[in-house]
Amino acid sequence: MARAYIGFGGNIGDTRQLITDAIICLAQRCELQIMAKSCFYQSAPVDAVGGDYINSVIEIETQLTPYGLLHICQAVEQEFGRERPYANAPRTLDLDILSFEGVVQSETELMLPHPRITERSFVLLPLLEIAPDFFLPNFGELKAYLPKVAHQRIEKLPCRNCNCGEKDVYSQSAH
Ligand code: PH2
Ligand code: MG
Ligand code: MG
Repeated sequence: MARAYIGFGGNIGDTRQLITDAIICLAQRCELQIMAKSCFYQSAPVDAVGGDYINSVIEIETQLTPYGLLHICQAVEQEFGRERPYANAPRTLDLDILSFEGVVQSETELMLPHPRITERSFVLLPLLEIAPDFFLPNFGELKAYLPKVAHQRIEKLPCRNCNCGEKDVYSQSAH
């Protein structure tokens, strides 16, 4: 079994619902098991145009090869109406394999680990939420890169599945 991490992002339509539905689609495939899902994060586009993005990351275990997983991710993107008019265009849904076990490869169709993980708060924050001690081959501890992306605007959205909104509820009831 290989452990892999997949990043989701989008900025057209009801992205939270689209990501949730895409995760359900993946969960129905017998070739992989979903082990963890981060909260949703809203962030300004990085090197891209359009409205704010919603991002999330999941951890999976799979017997697929990296390319087998890539083809499933691409099929899900298609199913959710992904169009590619130009590089980094606004999109309904983007699925990126962030890392696949210890695999390091620089093939154009699939670079592993994803080459821009350490430069993007919308990947670092959700990934570190579910894998706080994540260690990237050739880069080291992922959390060490947080200060470098501190200028990128990002907000963790409260959700019902964890206690991340609990503080707000408490402070409201205290008044
Ligand atoms: N994805 C990109 C480019 N820029 N910015 C944010 N905030 N979130 C994304 O998912 C994103 C991006 C290319 O895939
Ligand atoms: Mg992407
Ligand atoms: Mg992509």
